Amino acid sequence: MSQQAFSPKAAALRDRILARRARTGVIGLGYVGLPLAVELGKAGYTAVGIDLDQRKVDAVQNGTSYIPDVPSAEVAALVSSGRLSATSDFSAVANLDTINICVPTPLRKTKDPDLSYIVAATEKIAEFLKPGTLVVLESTTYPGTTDEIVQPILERGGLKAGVDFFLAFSPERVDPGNETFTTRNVPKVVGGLTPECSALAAALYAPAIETIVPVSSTRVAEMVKLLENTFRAVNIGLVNELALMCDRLGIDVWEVVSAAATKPFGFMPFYPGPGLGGHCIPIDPFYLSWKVRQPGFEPRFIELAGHINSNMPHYVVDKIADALNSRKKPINGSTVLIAGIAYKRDIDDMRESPALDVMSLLHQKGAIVQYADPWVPRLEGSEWAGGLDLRAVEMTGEQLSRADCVVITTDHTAFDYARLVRDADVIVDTRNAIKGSHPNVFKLGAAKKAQEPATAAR
Ligand code: SAJ
Repeated sequence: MSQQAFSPKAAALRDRILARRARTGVIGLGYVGLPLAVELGKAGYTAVGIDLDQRKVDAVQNGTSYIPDVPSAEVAALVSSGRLSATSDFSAVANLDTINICVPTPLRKTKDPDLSYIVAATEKIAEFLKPGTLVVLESTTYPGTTDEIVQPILERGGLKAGVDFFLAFSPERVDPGNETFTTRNVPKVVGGLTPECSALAAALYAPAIETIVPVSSTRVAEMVKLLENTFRAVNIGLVNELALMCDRLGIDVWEVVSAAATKPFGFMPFYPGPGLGGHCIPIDPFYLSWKVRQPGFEPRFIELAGHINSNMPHYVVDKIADALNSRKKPINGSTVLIAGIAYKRDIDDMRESPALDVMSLLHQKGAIVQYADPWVPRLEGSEWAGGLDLRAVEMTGEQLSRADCVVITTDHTAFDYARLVRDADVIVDTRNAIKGSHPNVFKLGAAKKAQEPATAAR
């Protein structure tokens, strides 16, 4: 760390950090917070996890992990060595030198940012904040949240940000299930309220994360994350629109994308799908669009991509209607088996899953909706607009043959696609899970060869 002149409070914290005597705290022990707390503990700090969910607290205290990316053995070793502990009592903040806020930032139904989790956590911190503490917000949010929302709450007790305590933003870049890119080896962007705040936040992460990327402000750091995920949402919207074009032009969009992906520079493949799922990509861009509307800017790219992506489930249902029509069957009364309801391959997360939108639309049209998903054994009525409690069915030959149409919405690797083609009467494939063309397979973004005209009866 550069030997810039540190204020006495900052120098004292810097020394505690460098000596690994700093007591670090992580608020929110989810898929971001728990891995971070573990990495801070492994780096030699004392790490205290704080969460309102007593089950999470108990699990950590018992040395067990509920996050697939975090081995229980690591939690157990850190807890028994005293490097990691967990509590639901926010007064623990009073004994901390650094605090990372890793709480959810969902959207309200009105597509406005919901900062209630950030505000609640910050208000709790403010109750116990002591001079000389570093607070780092990690939750994905719009530019300005750290200095417009978090800073004033923390200053309520009379302490001054950047002087009495230190404040920074550092976006989380956790990709659940990614064994290649982990909390430790994904570069960490850090932006402080002041240069001193940036330097202290960089020092905190340095022993726990391989590469630190300091930027000049909290707003730049907040915007970096939104660019990353808006980039994905807009490019997915582009390729989804390309799929609609290819469908009308009789071109196979999957062949187009895979050939374009051979370009070794200046191109990055994205693939069409049934829509946008997850708790990041469908949500983060609307934090940015909401913020830029304040000064009267119209974020057209974000809105257009959102419109295209959210319309994909309707396009999929049109494809299903075409597939059933080829068998002279209406949607109403047909049994449709949805293959995969998680929001992406080989995970169990259903948040914002477009498969649920497809199911709801089919249900509204009178279809009998079933689903198969080895990662999601049950679907509560409260989790989709159809309102029915459903249990995953086994993808047996009998189940497949009983369905009037099978729809591949999530291309889990566990599915037996050869059996699907063999045993299902007609299939709608929204993920190009079934390679090549088959007379009973209708693909998203690839118009069905025109039906051979029925030959006149001889
Ligand atoms: N999707 C497509 N076509 C694509 C890529 C994704 O339709 O080409 C769909 C997926 O099926 C899913 C949604 O978009 O429904 C989001 O998929 P995602 O691959 O972006 O995965 P997420 O939502 O888990 O995004 C996370 C993000 N990580 C963080 O915010 C820290 C994102 O920044 C990562 O780039 C992404 O993981 C990743 O690359 O896995």
